[in-house]
Amino acid sequence: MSGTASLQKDANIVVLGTDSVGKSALTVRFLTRRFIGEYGHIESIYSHNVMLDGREIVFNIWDFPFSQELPSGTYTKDKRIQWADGFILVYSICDRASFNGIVRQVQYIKAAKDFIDMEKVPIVIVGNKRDLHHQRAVSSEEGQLMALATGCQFHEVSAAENYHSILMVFHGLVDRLQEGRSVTRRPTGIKSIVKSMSAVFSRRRTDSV
Ligand SMILES: Nc1nc2c(ncn2[C@@H]2O[C@H](COP(=O)(O)OP(=O)(O)O)[C@@H](O)[C@H]2O)c(=O)[nH]1
Ligand SMILES: [Mg+2]
Repeated sequence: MSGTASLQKDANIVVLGTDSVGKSALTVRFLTRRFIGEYGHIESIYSHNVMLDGREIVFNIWDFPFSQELPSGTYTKDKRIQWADGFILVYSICDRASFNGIVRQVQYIKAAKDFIDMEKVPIVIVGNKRDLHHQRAVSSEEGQLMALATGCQFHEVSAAENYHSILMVFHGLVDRLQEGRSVTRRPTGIKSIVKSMSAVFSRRRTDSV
């Protein structure tokens, strides 16, 4: 309504991508500025407050294992897609198959969210593991072209080596959300379902293979 509450914005962000591309590494780097190496396969929603241009943004970030991703044909009921304001689609520059999966994920999100006519969709495509250049299987140009063709933002990053590039991914997404005015203020938080960071560090693993 009015007052200080209007300065606080929630941005619900879902991180998608195939297995082992660095979704958790990227998320944890943003939250803690650290790279811890192994992350297990834990589905978590993290909440993280950031001051951006004098305004507080509450990032709610949903990181989940690939095994639970993209059930075919049910996207309108996919609660993660409906929950999200913005999307980070991660592939590894060393893994061609992970890159090939990105287009399908963009189409899936666009269809589920009615983003079809939007010029600038709130989706960031991220090529991770830039530090492993000797194993590169996808060129920067290919990533850039795909982002251009789909109306998404594009970044190449290394969650292992660099915090700043990861920060730019999240800031870039917030800019997009504000352009599209899709960042909405939510009266009730999601604190009840936010799991603590300790889940990551305790390396509790589920029974995924
Ligand atoms: N060299 C390198 N390894 C990375 C990078 N990001 C993640 N990894 C490693 O890749 C593996 C998978 O990362 P993880 O975040 O668990 O992937 P997820 O399955 O997509 O969540 C782990 O061994 C990470 O240490 C990166 O930028 N560079
Ligand atoms: Mg993970």
